[in-house]
Amino acid sequence: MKFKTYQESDLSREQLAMLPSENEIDRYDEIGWHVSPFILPEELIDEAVRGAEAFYRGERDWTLNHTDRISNDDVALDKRLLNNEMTSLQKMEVRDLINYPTIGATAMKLARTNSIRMFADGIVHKKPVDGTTDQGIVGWHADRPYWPTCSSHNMMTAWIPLQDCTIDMGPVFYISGSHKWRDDLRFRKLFNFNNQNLDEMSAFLKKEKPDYVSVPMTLKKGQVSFHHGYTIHASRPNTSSRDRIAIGLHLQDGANHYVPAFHPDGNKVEIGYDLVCRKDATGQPDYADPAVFPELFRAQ
Ligand SMILES: O=C(O)CCC(=O)C(=O)O
Repeated sequence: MKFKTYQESDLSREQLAMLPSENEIDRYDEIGWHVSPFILPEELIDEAVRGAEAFYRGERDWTLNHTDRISNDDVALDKRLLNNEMTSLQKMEVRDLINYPTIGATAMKLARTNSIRMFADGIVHKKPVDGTTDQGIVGWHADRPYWPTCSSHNMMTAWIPLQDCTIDMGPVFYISGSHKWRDDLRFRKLFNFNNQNLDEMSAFLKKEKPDYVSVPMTLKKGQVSFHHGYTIHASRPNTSSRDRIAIGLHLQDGANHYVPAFHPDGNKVEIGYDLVCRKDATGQPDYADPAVFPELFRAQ
């Protein structure tokens, strides 16, 4: 499977005009998230939906050499929330969407770096629920705490809805400025995808940060939101009548590399991606392995 590394010379004038301005980058630094204009073509998104559907049917264009610790929910179990990771390394149509140059270009500008590599992706598929169940909640969490083996504190995620995402579809919502709380131990419990008691967490936040603001990403198809690796976010169930599919594309800045990390019991942390990628000369996971962590965009 081949990804292409793009540069600014590959973008049209219209695409260049859609990249974040200096003011918008400053704002991203301040609030920890950014919403793009319409940077993705509709047909490419529709193809990715077809690719996701084929993936759920079990079709693969390529297979992973390891699947341990890579989330791969089974559609047959009729869960209301599916999370399937590293799909762009397995399905061509998902790869094509993720590899679209305006995504990498926007991320590179926001991170103020000269190279953006993929780190991982996950398709989060929320089936409709009737509103009386908690099924379909993505609990409060930040992404970067899941990757203690990364050296960078400048990673980010592009959240790419594959249809318009109205408020009743359970869009992701961000707590503005929460990426600056990473050293504050009070907020450590907000770093958990499976922490589904959103109301309890909202009450906790109201007490600790009475002025906190959470903003839903009610995006139109073709828009993408970008959030900092420490921005706390969550999403509610999809109570509409349509499926809600979104791809979370995790991105690493050029400087990121593997660092050993340890569990409290002294055992080494090994995240799923460590098993999929090649090892470097010292035997450590290589976070620049082009087959697993392709460079999506680089400065001229
Ligand atoms: O799609 C969602 O609701 C959650 C996505 C998410 O947690 C992420 O992209 O980091």
